[in-house]
Amino acid sequence: MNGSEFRSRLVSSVNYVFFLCALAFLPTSAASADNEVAPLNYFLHSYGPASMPTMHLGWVFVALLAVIFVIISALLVVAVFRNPPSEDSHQFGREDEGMPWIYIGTGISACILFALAIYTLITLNAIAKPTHAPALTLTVTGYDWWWKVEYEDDDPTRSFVTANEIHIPVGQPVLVKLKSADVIHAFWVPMLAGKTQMIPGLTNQQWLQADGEGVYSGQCTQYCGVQHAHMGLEVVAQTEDEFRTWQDAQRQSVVTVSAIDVNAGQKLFLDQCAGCHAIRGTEAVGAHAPDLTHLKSRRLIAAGLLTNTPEHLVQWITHAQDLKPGARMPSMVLTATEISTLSAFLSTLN
Ligand code: HEC
Ligand SMILES: [Cu+2]
Repeated sequence: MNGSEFRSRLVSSVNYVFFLCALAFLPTSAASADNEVAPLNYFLHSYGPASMPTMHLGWVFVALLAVIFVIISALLVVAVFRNPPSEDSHQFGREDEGMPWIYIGTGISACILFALAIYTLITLNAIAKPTHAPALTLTVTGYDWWWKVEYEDDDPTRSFVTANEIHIPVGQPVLVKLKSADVIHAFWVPMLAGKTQMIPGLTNQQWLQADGEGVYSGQCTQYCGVQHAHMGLEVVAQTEDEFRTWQDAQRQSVVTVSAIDVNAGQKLFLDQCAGCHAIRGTEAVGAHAPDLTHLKSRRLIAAGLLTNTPEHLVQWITHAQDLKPGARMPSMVLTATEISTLSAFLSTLN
């Protein structure tokens, strides 16, 4: 092998290894980010029996495929540097010469793929059903671009509706029925469970369970229009007591506070917002926007876009189309007095 030939072989094998390393490390560098920075990080963290088996499956896949990658790369580099048996490098050996290697390679690959398929089926079976009957059933309906969350109860007066924030008791399996009001969405809270599609006219279901208290981010994972990226949700896992307290508070209708500005704000709400939004205990029964009965109890507004502060509420109400262009809520044109009375009213929605 002369010098220039050696160099060109070296360059081609180094290029190959670089290229594959880049492919291999792209996803891992994102996955190693901090939990807070990468809230959907499901490759390193899992907090319940509906997601743990799939995370382990992912680890086994990556480990095995990394080993295969290293072996294949080494073989390739050896092949590039091996001198061809014939002096004329353009003349190949007899056609059937390498056949045993092809049989061996195909045989090994088939065995590995078969084993992975079996392991995948075992994993699917492990997450198919919770170990005991779900303690709680709720229905989540996807809308462009937010989530309606209904807590059912045999006694309909104890059922209630909220939006974008799901509370569950820790350590208990929860059954989630999934629907869509418009296009296909998909419900995904990666640290707790896999993805399930929400298809108009169908009710799918999945279960999830959080084994630790905390807030778990979720995201729509089926492209559903311009604001798909801003269709987030949160699952808040609480102790049984905290969960019951939250649930009892959510069941309450609003109690109208008698104060001049609050009453003016409520009147304005009924005039301008009630066509879309509902507030239990008032005449506002709009069904195509988030229920605002306990708006203040939520951590975030507009499906994860903003934190729920009085300033953000005003910004959202007056500039919804700048903050979330295309959202199904217009930017409302309000005077300063209207904004202050409306804010006074909204601040009573505990
Ligand atoms: C044409 C229907 C419509 C009208 C009118 C409307 N909204 Fe909305 N509103 C929506 C929709 C749809 C969303 C969800 C937007 C999203 O997140 O994509 C929303 C979201 C909100 C949110 C955030 C709720 C949450 O939990 O994320 C608040 C607060 C809100 N609207 C307040 C108001 C107020 C106050 C008015 C009246 C001044 C009003 N809206 C008028 C449709 C409407
Ligand atoms: Cu979507």
